[in-house]
Amino acid sequence: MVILLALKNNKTYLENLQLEATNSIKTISSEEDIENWRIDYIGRKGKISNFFQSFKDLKPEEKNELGSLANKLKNTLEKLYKEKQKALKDNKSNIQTEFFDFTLPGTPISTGSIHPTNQMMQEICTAFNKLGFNIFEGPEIESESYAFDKLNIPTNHPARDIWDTIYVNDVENIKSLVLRPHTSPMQIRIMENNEPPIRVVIPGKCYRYEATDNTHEWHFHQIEGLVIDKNINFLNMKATLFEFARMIFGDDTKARFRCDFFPFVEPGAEMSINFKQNEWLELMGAGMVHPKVLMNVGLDPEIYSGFAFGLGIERAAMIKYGIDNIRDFYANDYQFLKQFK
Ligand code: FA5
Repeated sequence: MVILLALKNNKTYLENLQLEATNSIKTISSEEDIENWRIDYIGRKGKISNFFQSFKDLKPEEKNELGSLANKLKNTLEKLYKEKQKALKDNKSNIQTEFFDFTLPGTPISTGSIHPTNQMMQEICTAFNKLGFNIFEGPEIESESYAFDKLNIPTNHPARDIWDTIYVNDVENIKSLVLRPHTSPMQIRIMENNEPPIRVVIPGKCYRYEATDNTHEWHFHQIEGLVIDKNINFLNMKATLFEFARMIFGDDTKARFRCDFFPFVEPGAEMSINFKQNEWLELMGAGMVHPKVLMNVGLDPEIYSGFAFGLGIERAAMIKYGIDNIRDFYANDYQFLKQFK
């Protein structure tokens, strides 16, 4: 009877121990506490070990029964311990990797930016604007008459070779339309529609049937410049263009003029800028407006004179930023373009 009672009490003790252990492990949130829990219940001197000690005087069958129950409980608690320990570890590593510092600045959102050609175009227009020039724009598809004839480049003139390039199908009886190879047709349009004094720049896109290389694209941008007034001379042109180069490329800029031929100017020149150590890059063609061109638009060359120039915008950017290859501008290479953000 005494022994039976002892057996029953021991079973109850084990049940209570299981309840207590499973409840207390739920509240544990630190590695230190789970270690204490382990020592307390399943450690070498823990409650389960003590329990084994306590029934050593019982009969063998009872010992077996209680031993097996106690072992089962020990296994259960060990499993609980391992699970909890792993959960605490995982949680800790999650917290470390997911830690978010709200005081850090946000990730910048990638936005588009103005293309380097357009940035250069705006900069050049602003410079000429400061020198007293107005800004105009004109058509990219031009008639042969404006692109060539009125600029003193008659049909069959050898000078057409470099510009007589990409023709567009005739539209509504307008014959011989061409994608303009230069912005010079706008000289004519401006002079036809405005009285001197004239001081304008005209930025825009140009197209040529061109074998591309490091300094030539088949489509590129120019800025045309035109000054018409009484008593305008070559020195005015040089002074204006030197001042422009200084404004865009800096005070130490070296610019040089050399003779060149364009049918719509007399005399004609090309202006190059010192690009790198001993290299020069041609930036523009320029010259005094040819008397025949003035007459073509009804201006008397005895009264009026003027100068004109046409500069390559990509070339200006190449000089300014030390870019070796004009094809970089239109290769859609983000690494290249993002430098101009
Ligand atoms: C002309 O186009 C003349 N209309 C310029 C001019 C205007 C002369 C007014 C006199 C008076 P040219 O073909 O040299 O000239 O081109 C002028 C500039 O445009 C060149 O100096 C260069 O900077 C740029 N350019 C010309 N062809 C290309 C090309 N294929 N790719 C990139 N830039 C070019």
